[in-house]
Amino acid sequence: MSKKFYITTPLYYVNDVPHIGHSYTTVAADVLARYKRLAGEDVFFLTGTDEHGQKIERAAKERNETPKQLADRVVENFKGLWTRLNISNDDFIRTTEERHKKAVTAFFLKLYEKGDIYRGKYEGWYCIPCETYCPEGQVEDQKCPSCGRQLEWLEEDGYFFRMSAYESELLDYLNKNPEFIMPENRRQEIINIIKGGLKDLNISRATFDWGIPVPVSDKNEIIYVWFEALINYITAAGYMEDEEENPAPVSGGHENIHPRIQNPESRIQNPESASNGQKRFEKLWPADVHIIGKDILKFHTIIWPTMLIAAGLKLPKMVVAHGWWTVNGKKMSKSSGNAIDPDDIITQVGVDGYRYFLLKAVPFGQDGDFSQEALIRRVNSDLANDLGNLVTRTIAMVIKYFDGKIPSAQKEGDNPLKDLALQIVPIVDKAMCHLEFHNALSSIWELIGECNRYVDKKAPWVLFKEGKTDELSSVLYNLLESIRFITILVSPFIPWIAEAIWTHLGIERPLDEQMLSDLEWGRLQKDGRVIPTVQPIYARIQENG
Ligand code: ME8
Repeated sequence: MSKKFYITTPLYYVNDVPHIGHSYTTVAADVLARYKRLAGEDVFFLTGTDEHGQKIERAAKERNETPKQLADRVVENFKGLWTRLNISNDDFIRTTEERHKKAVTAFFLKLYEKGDIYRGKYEGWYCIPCETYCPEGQVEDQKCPSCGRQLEWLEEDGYFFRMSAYESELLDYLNKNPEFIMPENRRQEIINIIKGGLKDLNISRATFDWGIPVPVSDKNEIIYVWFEALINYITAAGYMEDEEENPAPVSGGHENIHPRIQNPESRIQNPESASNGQKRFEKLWPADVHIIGKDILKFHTIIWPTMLIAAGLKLPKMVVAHGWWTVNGKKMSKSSGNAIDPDDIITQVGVDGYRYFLLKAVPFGQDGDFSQEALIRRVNSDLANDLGNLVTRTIAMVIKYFDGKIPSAQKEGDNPLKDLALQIVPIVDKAMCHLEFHNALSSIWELIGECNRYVDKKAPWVLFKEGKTDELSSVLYNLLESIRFITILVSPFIPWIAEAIWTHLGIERPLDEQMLSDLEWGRLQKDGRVIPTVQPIYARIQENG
């Protein structure tokens, strides 16, 4: 049985349409999900939307809609964008779905019955955009220490989660699992916060009603949106799923699942396991990685794990917090009108150009600045020049010198391309497992660069002129075989381009059936024929000015 790999993105709020930041997290998760499939793992990739809370309620009011109408409308923006961006999620969860309500209610009751949820009083400064109370010591001028916006003083009596009881267990987990929080500097930040002391958390709200009702209250109270939303990661994994219930998402998700990835054999949600949700949960949980932005790290590495410890459930294996995108050095926001619309970029540089840029431009974990010039420079140089030209000229030479027939490797001996190709496979693997996407890409581009230098050095046109057919045959074979390696390795990043290159290699077995184990030198189909390129692999983008 293959190893399972459960990967998640945050659930995005539906008060606003998706921008480059949301797409960054989702594309990164998609690339890792695709890579893990390539490695033969049984991947379950979850994304979705966070639809409750005061922020959503207010946004709906401003637009004269009900919160549900707003959610139903905006969720389509997210789903549509994920389809356009070729996101291969296996499930899409909305927190307004019945399956989630059921899991949240059961989770709440479990902690309540255990005595980990109790009734108490709380007052403090609350940030509505962040949906969180701010510790008084950190508040200056009634502004949120995290986002800088105006705070509101809230006084509530309500239900509290006994988070303080799990401080030492959480610290212990962090010490024993150094990879739980990545990158390392963020881990230290969290350790320091925990060491500073954890307070119990107010997890009910009474001043508005857009949320899941507190199951033990007769006062119209609802569950705090963060406490509720985090539970989605277990809802979707089958927590509280009945035997009779079909574990496939009841609503909302399936039409958004990428068809190319759906392999009924390998999907975790197969008909056999459908009869038993709990078994599915046991298989999927704990998550292997939650990919999030650095803004929500505390929720995922303090609140969420203490909730899980309290419920007697395992903790996620890894939480990776990436950095923050700004635009021309400025924070992106709707009010300043500088939020980058992913569709504008897709129109300009294509889906794969965009996916490539996001993961190549900035080391995952660090902040990055978006600039139009950098985007165009990057895709022109790496995709149009380096990769595109390599493929186009290699295919053209095979057609010209061998009438399109894939030549066989004639000469043994020094083979720098073979050496490098075999060398980068484990390097790329290590980088991918550590979510160092830019390093993985750099290694692949090292091979692309080496191939281009090899063409110049070997000058196949001279070999042809001099009648050195054996050597010419080997040179072109080495190039095609390297391109096969490159195509498989880049496929998680730029799936459409990889698909196009694969077609030109004339290999019968489709790209999406390839595995990392196919990366053995010499497996290029022997009797194949390359297919001529009629258009560039990646068309150069016009640079303005
Ligand atoms: O926080 N740069 O939802 P959200 C990089 N609903 N990433 C960015 C970004 C930027 N400028 N802006 C947003 C929530 N992101 C909660 C999550 S999870 C159970 C609940 C990405 O819509 C990044 O991943 O505010 C960040 O963590 C997430 O969007 C926040 O999305």
